[in-house]
Amino acid sequence: MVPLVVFVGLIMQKSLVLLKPDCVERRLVGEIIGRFERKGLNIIAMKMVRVTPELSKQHYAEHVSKPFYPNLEEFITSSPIVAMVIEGLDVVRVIREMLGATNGLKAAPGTIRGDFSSSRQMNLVHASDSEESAAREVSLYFQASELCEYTPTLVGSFRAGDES
Ligand code: 3AN
Repeated sequence: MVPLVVFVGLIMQKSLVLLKPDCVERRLVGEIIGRFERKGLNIIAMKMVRVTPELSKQHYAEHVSKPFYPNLEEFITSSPIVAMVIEGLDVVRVIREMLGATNGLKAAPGTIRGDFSSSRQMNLVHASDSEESAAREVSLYFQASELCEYTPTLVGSFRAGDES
């Protein structure tokens, strides 16, 4: 019997990634960016930002009414962050899996939070949890003109040509 091979194409996506105040203060920015680079993902925008209370409320709109929100706002506005847009195949899922569970104490070893965080709040990195969230969040931090999309010439070293 001939096996039925169903090829499901992966979608090129963008994700908003924030290296939070704890990441900047602990000097882990290079380490974390290095992980995304070594994975072969495309960083297409990056800048340092001081999150204002207004931006925090927009970013965490789903959490604003929750009891923990004031602490969350105090933390995210406490020091600069590094905001990035990262592009890649299925990148929303890929980056969430690289980060690990929200609480660093529960995140698997080998993930970013599993290796570097022991906290739910100070979990180093935010990444969009869906394509819809990514579109909304990217537009909070970046103008369309700030996204520098490009095709790396070394792309053949990261995956085969038919893997898309
Ligand atoms: P993730 O960063 O994994 O997407 P979210 O969006 O659920 O996690 O939560 C964002 C932030 O909100 C967390 N990093 C944490 O600081 C805070 N947070 C989420 N859930 C709780 C909770 N139940 N109690 C306290 N803080 C929370």
